[in-house]
Amino acid sequence: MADPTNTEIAAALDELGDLYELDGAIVHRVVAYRNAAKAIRDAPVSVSGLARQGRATELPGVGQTIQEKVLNLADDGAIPAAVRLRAKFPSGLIAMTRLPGLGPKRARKLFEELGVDSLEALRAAAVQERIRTVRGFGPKAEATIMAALEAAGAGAPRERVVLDRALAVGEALVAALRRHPAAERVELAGSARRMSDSVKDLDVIATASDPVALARAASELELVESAATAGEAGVRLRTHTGLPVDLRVVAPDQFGNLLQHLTGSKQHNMALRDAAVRKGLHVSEYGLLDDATGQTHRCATEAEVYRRLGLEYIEPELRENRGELEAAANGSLPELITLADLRGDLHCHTTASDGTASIEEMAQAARAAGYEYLAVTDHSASFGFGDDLSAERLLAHVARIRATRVGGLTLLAGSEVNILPDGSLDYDDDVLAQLEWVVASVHSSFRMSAEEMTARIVRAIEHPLVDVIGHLSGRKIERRPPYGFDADRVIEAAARTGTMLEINSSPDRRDLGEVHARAAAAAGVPIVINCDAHRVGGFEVARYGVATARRAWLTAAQVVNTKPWEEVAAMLTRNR
Ligand code: DGT
Ligand code: CA
Ligand code: CA
Ligand code: ZN
Repeated sequence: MADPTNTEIAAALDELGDLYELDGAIVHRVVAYRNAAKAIRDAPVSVSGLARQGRATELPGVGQTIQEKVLNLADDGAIPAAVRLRAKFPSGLIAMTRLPGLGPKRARKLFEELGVDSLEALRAAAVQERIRTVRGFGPKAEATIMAALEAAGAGAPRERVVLDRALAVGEALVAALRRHPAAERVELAGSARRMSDSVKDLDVIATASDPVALARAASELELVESAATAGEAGVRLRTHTGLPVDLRVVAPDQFGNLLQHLTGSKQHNMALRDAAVRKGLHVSEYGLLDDATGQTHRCATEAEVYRRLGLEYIEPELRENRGELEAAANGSLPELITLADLRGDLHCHTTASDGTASIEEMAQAARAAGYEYLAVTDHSASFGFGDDLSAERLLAHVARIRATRVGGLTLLAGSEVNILPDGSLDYDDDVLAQLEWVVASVHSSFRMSAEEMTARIVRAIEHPLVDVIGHLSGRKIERRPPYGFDADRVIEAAARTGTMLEINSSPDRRDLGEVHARAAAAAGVPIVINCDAHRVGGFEVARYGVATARRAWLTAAQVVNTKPWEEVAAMLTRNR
């Protein structure tokens, strides 16, 4: 029997966590299984293999007990505790616990009181209006369950992988292939090269002195869980994280054609093809066919593909058919911002709220990341983090920030204040006036009408001591949609008041998203790209914020923190 894959192990541990939860186990035991499942799902190498060497315990959240369960699964195909609990709880009950809004306690209650033991039985009970008869459930809960069943029944598509997780695998894979003696050029293509929010699969393109040898070597990399048969055209792989990879090997004189084709996007390629047809050219992954002569031009570089079509080179981040072809034809493509343009960061946390490092450690990390300034913006009082920053404590914290000196870095005393449901802030104005920088964000009460949410955010924007709105939409990529609000009205208010809008660089957020960021910048709203770092390593995510800015067509001039702090300070309403 083949060793279980990381995905299979993670699923088994998640199931065990669910079973323990149904069984009423203490919460930290349940959480421990879920954390271990997550670490195993993200592990780049085979966890079965690690467990056999006694090394699975090197993964975060995996101890001896879980390592033994991995070995049970590998050796016997099952975890004894799961077998025992499955006998107690029908398998349909686990599917019920995963239904949004239900959860284990309530699912178990429906099982015990109504005998409902599957999603089908649950639907029947809802239709027959029996759920509302159970204590703690009313007609409203019944309607919520019905809606959740409808949503689940829509055939939820396979989850896409957030870009940072995909690049962790993709960049390691590309680096490993480049080290192989048969490799010549190796590049990522597809949505990963375009730096999209999330990725369905990785597309990798190579040229090689021995294509079959390179494809075989790819199949045998430690990152790879399984592979199809390697051939001279490449190979299809599945990595241990479950992410599929298409490796295509191509002749050097067609590298540009294939890289262009497989970088996409599909919409960009279709529009490019239409534009080419009007010039009598036919674009494909194999070359440019000239209808008049019947000749196919092969292009070794992408720049040549675009040049032969009468276009400037188009950066991969712009290839979404959002006007880039017209701009490339008339020479008006923007000069996109780069990571090196950033001079400072204006949003980070320390141990005073939910960060893991001190003011000084964060300052040193920012300096090491090449920044000239850093705003320390711990969460405000109403967020309920460990050491609550009441106004008094905030001012003591400000004094500590001002007393901290790190050579070459200007530290700014700030706060990330909450925008309360009515749009007011949770510090008084006389406190806010003592800060140099204020980020205001929505962290609670997401469920209100779009009308109310818009009014809430606009009121914060209109506050003269709010310098920037943090992660405007509240989305979590692939996990939580944005709350409803009217982006046009928010952007209009920001433009009118000179309030800045943040692109939060956390790869799970990237919020403002590219569409809103582009609209905001076009309306004249100053954009700030912030890491929202909670630990010293947290400045590494700037590349994702910059990628979103590039996908939004932004130049360095449109991004505030490409300027020295003195120039930024002069822009603030509080200083005018
Ligand atoms: P995803 O969904 O994150 O994998 O996104 P992509 O863009 O990587 O999409 P994928 O992997 O399906 O295909 C890679 C590229 O191949 C895509 O960006 C453009 C090209 N391509 C795929 N299907 C088509 C098509 O039907 N027409 C054209 N013109 N190009 C296509
Ligand atoms: Ca892809
Ligand atoms: Ca693909
Ligand atoms: Zn924050």
